[in-house]
Amino acid sequence: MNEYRLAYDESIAHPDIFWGRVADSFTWKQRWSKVRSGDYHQVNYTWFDEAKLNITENCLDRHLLALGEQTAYIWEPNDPKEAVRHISYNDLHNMVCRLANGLSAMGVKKGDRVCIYMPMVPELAVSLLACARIGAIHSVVFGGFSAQAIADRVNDADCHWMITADGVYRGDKKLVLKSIVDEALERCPGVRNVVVLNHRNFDITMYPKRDIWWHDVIEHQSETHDAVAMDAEDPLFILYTSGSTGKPKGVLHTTAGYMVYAGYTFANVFQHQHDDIYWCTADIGWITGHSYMVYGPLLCGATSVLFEGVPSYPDWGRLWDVVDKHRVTIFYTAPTAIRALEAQGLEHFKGKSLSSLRVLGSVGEPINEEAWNWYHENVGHQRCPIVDTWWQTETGGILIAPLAGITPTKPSFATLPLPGVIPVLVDAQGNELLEKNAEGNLCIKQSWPGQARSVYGDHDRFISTYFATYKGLYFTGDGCRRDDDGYYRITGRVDDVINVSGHRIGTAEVENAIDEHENVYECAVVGIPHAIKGQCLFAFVACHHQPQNMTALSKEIHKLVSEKIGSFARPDYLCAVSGLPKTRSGKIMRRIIRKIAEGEPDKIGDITTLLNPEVVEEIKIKVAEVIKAPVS
Ligand code: 7RM
Repeated sequence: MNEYRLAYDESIAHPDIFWGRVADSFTWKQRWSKVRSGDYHQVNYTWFDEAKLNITENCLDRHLLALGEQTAYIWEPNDPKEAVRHISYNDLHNMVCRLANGLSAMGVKKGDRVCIYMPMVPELAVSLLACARIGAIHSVVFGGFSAQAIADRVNDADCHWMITADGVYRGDKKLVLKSIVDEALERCPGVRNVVVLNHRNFDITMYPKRDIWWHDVIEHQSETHDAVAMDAEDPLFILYTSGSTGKPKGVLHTTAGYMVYAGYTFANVFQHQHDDIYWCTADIGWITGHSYMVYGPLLCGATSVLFEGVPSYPDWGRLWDVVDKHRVTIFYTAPTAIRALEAQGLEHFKGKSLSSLRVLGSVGEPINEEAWNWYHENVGHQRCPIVDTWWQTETGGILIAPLAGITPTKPSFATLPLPGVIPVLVDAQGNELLEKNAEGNLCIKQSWPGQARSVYGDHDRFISTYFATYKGLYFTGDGCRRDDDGYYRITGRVDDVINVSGHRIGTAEVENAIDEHENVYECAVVGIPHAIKGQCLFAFVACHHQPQNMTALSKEIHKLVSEKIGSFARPDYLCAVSGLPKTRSGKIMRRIIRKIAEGEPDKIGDITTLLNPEVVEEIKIKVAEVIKAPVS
């Protein structure tokens, strides 16, 4: 712990020395002239100016001499009876070089955007790395998104290339990814070629000229490739994330700072050792997968389990089977998975040893005390430290978390900031709360290397979303409590972002989808607590004609949300009302409907200033009916 304090103090007093030393442990084609430049007022911060590098040389090439035959990925298929694949660092290097050469031969160049829509297979990691190798910017779209959502993202980033696969089984669900891509690309005239991995031999349509099999792209390609020299601030990837307003933002990360931060935080938070077997259950389609399934672990020469399946297939003991089978030492998952397992009783632990486990991690949403204790007892057998890691797509890597086995933990606290990170709590007026014991909105005072640099194509939106609320501070959108020990406990979003099973969902996006229904003239979506998912969506609709059949309406709305976003964004509750409470300026008062939906109608406060206070009584009655008998 003393070492942490010293490192933290140095990182704040002498950030250039601190981060320069961390960066020294990586491989550079040219050194930086300056560690940090710019600030939060102009939102022009940069890291490692003038340095040149390629992140994949750091992930792959520099390990080959010592670790070439070490396994980089253990691929665990959806079906436990199917063969496991072991991909060594040599194999991974060869696969990345061949695809990099293949993509180059197709005409993909530095700075081009490539959209990736793939199942959890080693080739997904290979795709990211092959893009990074040639300097193309990858934009991964999670495999649960709909055709419309893919199209929106492809067009926003002006991607000319796509990489996908025929499809996948997740549990007993068959997903034909290629046909979803085909539908999406009807709306994307800019896409020239689609590389298609034949993963499951599904019967799909290959459009001549546009579609090319992965195996044809890499055929005859060399197993070596001269990695393109990237500038420190050249874009590495775009990853779309939901905010409180409008369409999803293409969060932009650049090369050197992201690399240094992903590698540093992976090594330190998990206290990774060379003989560890690391397993993060996140999909590579989210930021956790980017930073802690691909870049962080590979930068550290780790061996990772890459799991194609789901926790419930073929039964709820699957995760523990995988832990025992591969002797997993570090296990990193989301509270929603922990609560879902907890709800299944203890039966699924029968016959499972879990003795290989050394460190447990949690990410994506606040972990409640009960789930924390259950995880600690039943999975960690009270012997494994839990690292509750708080961070965001925008932060690139973990900002607040214990260092495994070093920082004393407290259930539901993400504990202390990592070196280089200065959290501050502010009140609604933007005053910094200086006393230790405080609660407010969480901001960060100074840039760290892994911080996002922009929103793709819209720097003004980047500034207005994160740097305009509190001058000179990065605003996270989260509420937070700090205790007498200076420990941080994240309490959840303070904006209109809802975290359902660790998936970030913007209410505006769901409302836009529901508004497409011909009978809906107005709607509002709020998040309410859910025992397993953390939060779930509660939708209010005001209709032109009184809906005759709520089950039918609910089905139609589910279909719309699945089409526009993905089925994970479907509301759990639907309530038809004659109108929504509004301010005199016409703004929907979500706070009021949220309180009612949360089952606290007495806590809505003063409603006399509303334009239409009369709707509130009706909403209370309708909500009570819906909660008793949810139609969805
Ligand atoms: C990594 C990730 C970010 C939002 C963030 C929080 C919530 C994430 C924790 C957490 C409490 C945690 N990126 N969040 N981790 N809340 N404790 N350990 O999830 O961009 O998809 O979401 O998730 O609200 O702002 S994300």
